Amino acid sequence: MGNYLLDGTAGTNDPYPLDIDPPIFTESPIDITCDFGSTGNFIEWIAYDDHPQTYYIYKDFVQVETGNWYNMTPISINIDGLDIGTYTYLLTLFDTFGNFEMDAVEVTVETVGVIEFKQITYVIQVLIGLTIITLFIGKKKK
Ligand SMILES: [Ca+2]
Repeated sequence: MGNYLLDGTAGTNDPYPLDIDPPIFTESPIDITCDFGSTGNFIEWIAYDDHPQTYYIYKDFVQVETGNWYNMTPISINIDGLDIGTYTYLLTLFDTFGNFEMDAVEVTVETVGVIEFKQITYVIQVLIGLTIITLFIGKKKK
């Protein structure tokens, strides 16, 4: 999709493009799962280009960070403090000639507390059920 944009800005307007190669990811993370409320979670990318320039990070298609990037220097974003759910982080890297590359990472935030809560709810339901049955049997015997 973006290639059409580049044809207009970098390809056709510049008769002698010096750099037509998009940035290359040397390290891109796999999808991440972290516990709700935990800290020290981040996504980190490392990339290379002959002419690195700007990066943009999007969280669910909303831009959350931008800046300059440099060869073999980690580009990272902290993902602490997210609510329980699934998020898509997208990094887009541009070189000075408008070539770009992107990488998406899915972040899932979950909590073990959900399972504990469900179990407690189940136990309470069973106890209520047993109480009702006991009362019912007790009434019938009278
Ligand atoms: Ca390049």
